[in-house]
Amino acid sequence: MRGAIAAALLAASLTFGASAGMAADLVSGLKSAAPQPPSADLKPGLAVTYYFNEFNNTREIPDWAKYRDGVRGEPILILDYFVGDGEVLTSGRNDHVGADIRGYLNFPVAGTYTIAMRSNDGVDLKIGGVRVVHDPDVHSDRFSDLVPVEITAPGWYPLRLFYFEKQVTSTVELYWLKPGGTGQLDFVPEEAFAHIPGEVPQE
Ligand SMILES: [Ca+2]
Repeated sequence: MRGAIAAALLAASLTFGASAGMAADLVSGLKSAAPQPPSADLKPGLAVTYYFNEFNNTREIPDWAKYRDGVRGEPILILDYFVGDGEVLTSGRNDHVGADIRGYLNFPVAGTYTIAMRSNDGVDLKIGGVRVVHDPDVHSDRFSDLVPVEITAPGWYPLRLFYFEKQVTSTVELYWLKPGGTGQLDFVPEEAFAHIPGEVPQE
């Protein structure tokens, strides 16, 4: 349901991005997980810890987490949440949710990927220790720039996403276009996400 709606809107949004010249500078220097996580330890999806508060910027989430315990949620299998005023991710809440999302993202081949997010409200995405998408404030649904990301070695990269929903509608989507790909970006698929239960999260 939510994926179908998002796909229907994606073409128009990406056309807007291209026409507005919103391609970002190349992002490089991402570090793969070292050592690579053992495949036997990996479970589907991204781990998530929720903080229930009225956030106005993603930077407030780690600050808040210094003083309050979060609530571990069910893993997030894919970032395709376009849910109107419904539940925010796997939090069980509709508003006033902050999420600290961690795990691994698998890049199957080396090369230059194009990565983009749509968010409502703020997002701050790091992959391999490098910030890729940063739209940290309260806002209605909007796409990020189309970000070219250089991957020099295939494999698992640590992913860390801070996200919050203040009120009313919420959206968090992650897209990519693989090296040599053409046309529309796709949702980063489920098989590209993993986490190790109970692992101390990496940046
Ligand atoms: Ca909102």
